[in-house]
Amino acid sequence: MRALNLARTLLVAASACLPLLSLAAPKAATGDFGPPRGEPIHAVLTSPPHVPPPTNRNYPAKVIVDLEVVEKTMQISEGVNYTFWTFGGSVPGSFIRVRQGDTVEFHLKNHPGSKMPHNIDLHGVTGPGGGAASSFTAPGHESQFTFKALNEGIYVYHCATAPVGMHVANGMYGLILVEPPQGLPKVDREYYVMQGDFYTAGKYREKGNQAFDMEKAIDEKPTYVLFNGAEGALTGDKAMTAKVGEKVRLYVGNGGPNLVSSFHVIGAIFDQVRFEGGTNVQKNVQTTLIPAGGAAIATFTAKVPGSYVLVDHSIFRAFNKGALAILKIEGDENKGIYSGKELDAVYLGDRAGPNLAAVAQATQAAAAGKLTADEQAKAGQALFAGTCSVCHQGNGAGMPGVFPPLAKSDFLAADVKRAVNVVLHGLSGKVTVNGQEYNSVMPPMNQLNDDEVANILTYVLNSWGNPGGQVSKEDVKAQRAAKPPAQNQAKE
Ligand code: HEC
Ligand SMILES: [Cu+2]
Repeated sequence: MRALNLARTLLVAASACLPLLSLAAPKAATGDFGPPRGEPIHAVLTSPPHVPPPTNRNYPAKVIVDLEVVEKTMQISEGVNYTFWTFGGSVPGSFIRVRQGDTVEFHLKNHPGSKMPHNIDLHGVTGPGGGAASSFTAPGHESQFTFKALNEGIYVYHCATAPVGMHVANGMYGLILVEPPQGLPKVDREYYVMQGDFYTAGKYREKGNQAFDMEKAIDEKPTYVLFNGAEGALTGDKAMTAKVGEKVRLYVGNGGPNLVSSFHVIGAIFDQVRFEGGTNVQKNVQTTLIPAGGAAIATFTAKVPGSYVLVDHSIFRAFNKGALAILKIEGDENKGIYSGKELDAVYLGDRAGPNLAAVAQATQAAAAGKLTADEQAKAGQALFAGTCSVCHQGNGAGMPGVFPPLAKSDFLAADVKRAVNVVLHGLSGKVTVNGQEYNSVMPPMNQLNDDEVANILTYVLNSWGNPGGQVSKEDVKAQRAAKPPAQNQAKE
């Protein structure tokens, strides 16, 4: 009798603890909480980086989701257009937020202007194809299916119409959050970020309209790796923001189609990560792996002001393919935690610059055949900051004995064609600039396209007391095709 009572007391104590426990690490109960109650609710959908408000519900409801597929041309990088296929007009698609146990009535519409049929596979659906089997939708049509959100978590959705890889590569993915019954712990800010890899016929940053390149996609050699579908989608005046002391929650997805993401925020440590979007929580995480077709929820507290850079830590993707976003934290310094000197502009380069509007303007003017030296110089300035200033310094002064000056450089003034060669093919061995000897190595900067080299050199020629002049992209093209002069010995 006594033993029984004790057991009962323990049982009651244990269940009293349960709500507390589940707040810290929500339990993965499969949630059929019975038929929907109350009036049907229309889900609030948001475009990235915004997240719909919490459902704030303690009962299962019928939730109606209206999502429209739109095929549209947008900028993938400054001056580079790409025809994306989208869920809701954005890449990634609209964020959907429901509660575990909700009955979701899904309406998929395909805009009459579309050229392709599309469907949707939601990883949060229990059923064949995650909804794909019931949602094949021709242009100008609508499909409807209903599912019960049984499992809580953060789930990827994507198009699964053949060729599946192509639909995904064109931006057809997004996230659906299935909140646990008690909701997620309160935070101050929530953001929606999703990585994707893109395959264009032209090279990285090659201007104009760029078509999808199936061969590159099959070879898994992306031209761009991006957060939220465009280079600069989350930098400059589009950066995400928070204040010191605020708790920030990031819903981070990876649409792929091919790459997995080593997701990292430079200068921050995640207090908690629900890795793989699952229920377990990992604490004190530097970099979390997000598989293609997977997602994670990462939270951290902003402690020190500054620009925090979200990257795929497979780092060439960040600095040479666009996988870079900024979270700007404002507030008072805390010298006890961090001493100062803000983020280094050179480290970020032009990839994080406010925007490259001048570069786009120059491209347009060039296409129209009326490009002035001034426009070229403006475009060149932004590019110089991201490419050359790391060695030659922002003011062109160089570093004594290490990097020769570009300011008032007699070497430059003597032969501009030679300077084009230096940028394209690099330079090594002894050179004398303004009476000073340098014997070092400049690597070839041949990742720059002809436009970019022309603009940078026009900027250099018209800055810091240099003689002025203009370098055209035709000049660069000719030098690129020509053999590097013997003096440029750096290996490409
Ligand atoms: C990684 C460091 C580095 C970067 C980046 C770099 N350079 Fe250089 N540059 C050098 C070094 C070192 C030399 C001298 C090489 C030698 O000693 O043979 C040099 C030489 C030159 C020269 C000839 C000497 C002079 O001062 O006139 C020019 C012109 C030049 N660089 C232009 C550029 C431009 C334009 C860019 C950007 C597109 C650039 N460099 C990027 C390191 C760099
Ligand atoms: Cu599709």
